[in-house]
Amino acid sequence: LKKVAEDVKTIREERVPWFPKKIRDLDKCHHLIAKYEPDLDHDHPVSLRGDPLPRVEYTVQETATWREVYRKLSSLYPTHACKQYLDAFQQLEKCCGYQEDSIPQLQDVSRFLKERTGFQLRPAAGLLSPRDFLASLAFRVFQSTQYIRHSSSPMHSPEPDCCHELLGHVPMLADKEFAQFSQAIGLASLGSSDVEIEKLATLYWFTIEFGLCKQNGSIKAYGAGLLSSYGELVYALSNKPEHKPFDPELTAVHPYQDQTFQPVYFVAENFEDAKAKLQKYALKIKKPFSLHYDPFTCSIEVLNTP
Ligand code: HBI
Ligand code: FE
Repeated sequence: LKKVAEDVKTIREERVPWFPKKIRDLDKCHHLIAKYEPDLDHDHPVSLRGDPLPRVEYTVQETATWREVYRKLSSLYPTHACKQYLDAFQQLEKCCGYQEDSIPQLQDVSRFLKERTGFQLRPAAGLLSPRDFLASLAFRVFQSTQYIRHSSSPMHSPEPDCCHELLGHVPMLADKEFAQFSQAIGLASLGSSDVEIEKLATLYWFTIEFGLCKQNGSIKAYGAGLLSSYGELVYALSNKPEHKPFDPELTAVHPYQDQTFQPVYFVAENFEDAKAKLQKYALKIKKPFSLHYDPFTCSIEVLNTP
């Protein structure tokens, strides 16, 4: 009987994909699905995993790209961005070097976020696998690119770049509720099957990247893909696309567009409500254990639920 029990346990364990249990394990979560090298001839330091965020000296041309993107987007924020974003953006301008004439350093931004929500940035070499990317969110770690898009197309980048991270993601990660929501998606992903990861990546897409929310009777943007794209930000809040209420069960299986603007956006009531709905959804993901995040050690406790 003991032998049978062990066999069953082995089979069970084999079915659970490996996942990081402590922050140091994130050194193994760096699998790229694409490597974007906008400028092969420049000699920026290559970020090594686990190292402190290197300070980068951007070229005059790179800074000019940033200036154009910053000017154009920040003119839209007062009318298009949610209030959490606007509050954080103001703070970032006041104490984190956010301005059009220089690209903020990830090291400074990471320190800023750590003090506000415990989030920290880690250098990423490009687009990571959804599993690795989502896993880091469980530890309040955001894997961030540091290079900037090519100067020939300042208003568009096929891959994440520092304009997308700094203008899209960072301000929202400074909000407490949003940080909890992001971590909840990350925790849900740990040890999940490929099918569940795909659904969580879709949820991530329609919320953290392209999410809208209600605010004082109107609709505002909180998704980083919108807040870092002038054209799509205007379009998303126009009457052209369809707006549907955020509902994890439906949102997780909705097809999405990564080549052009989205035909559909999902609107959250507020972040507390979105988080509650997400946590309810996460509880339904079948796993042979439950997880608890210990914020003192920044590690995951695995509790067996036979
Ligand atoms: N990798 N570096 C990086 N940045 C992202 O925003 C990102 C990623 N990999 C996957 C991903 N986003 C999402 O599309 C989801 O699959 C999680
Ligand atoms: Fe992104």
